Amino acid sequence: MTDTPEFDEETIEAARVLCAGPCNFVLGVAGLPQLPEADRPEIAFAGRSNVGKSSLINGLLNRKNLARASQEPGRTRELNYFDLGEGLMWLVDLPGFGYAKVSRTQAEQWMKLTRQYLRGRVNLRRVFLLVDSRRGLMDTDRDIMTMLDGAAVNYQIVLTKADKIKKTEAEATRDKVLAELKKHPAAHPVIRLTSAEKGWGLPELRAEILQLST
Ligand SMILES: Nc1nc2c(ncn2[C@@H]2O[C@H](COP(=O)(O)OP(=O)(O)O)[C@@H](O)[C@H]2O)c(=O)[nH]1
Ligand SMILES: [Mg+2]
Repeated sequence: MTDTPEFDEETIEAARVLCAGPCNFVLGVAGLPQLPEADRPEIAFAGRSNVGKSSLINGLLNRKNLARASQEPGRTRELNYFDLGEGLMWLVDLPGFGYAKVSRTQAEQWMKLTRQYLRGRVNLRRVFLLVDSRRGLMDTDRDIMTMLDGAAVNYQIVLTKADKIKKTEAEATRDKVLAELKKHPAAHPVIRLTSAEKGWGLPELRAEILQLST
């Protein structure tokens, strides 16, 4: 098992300040022509519906309701763009995938838009792929990972809701996923274990985001 690299206090503090500052919703993108200019670094958050994506984004940015913690998972079909640090970087909330109630046509449409976006977005520095720490990787996650490998887009697994299970169980999930990452060339080799509820792992994730902004 790899130990998670630590960040120095200055980086953690600078990242805290960045994420406590302005982060405004700019637009929802339903088709590629609407994408904003690729004039700054960009990071995106992806994950199955209900994985805790809205909660994590809100937690990272100390907001209550930036990314609506939707009562209807899978409803948002757009790429939601936020301006972090007033022009510093784009933060993108991708539509949740793998939602059972979504029709096949809708799911295919999501995959098409996402694939086109992921393949073509030159300023995209990293995709944070959120995975429930109780479940580990599911086949829909593996599909996205394979797509990201194919597009050579750097991605990092973030395990969510770690407070819902024992620490040893969460660590076991992390190690299992870590082993599987060896087959995925574009995967960042560090996995972050987080809880939006408890704030666990958020300072480090903010530090990763800060480092991706330069
Ligand atoms: N215990 C716990 N529950 C969480 C955490 N993150 C999200 N949840 C819950 O999981 C459900 C789905 O969260 P949400 O953020 O809306 O997921 P999304 O569909 O991926 O945006 C909600 O009931 C949240 O309250 C967490 O870190 N710990
Ligand atoms: Mg959501």
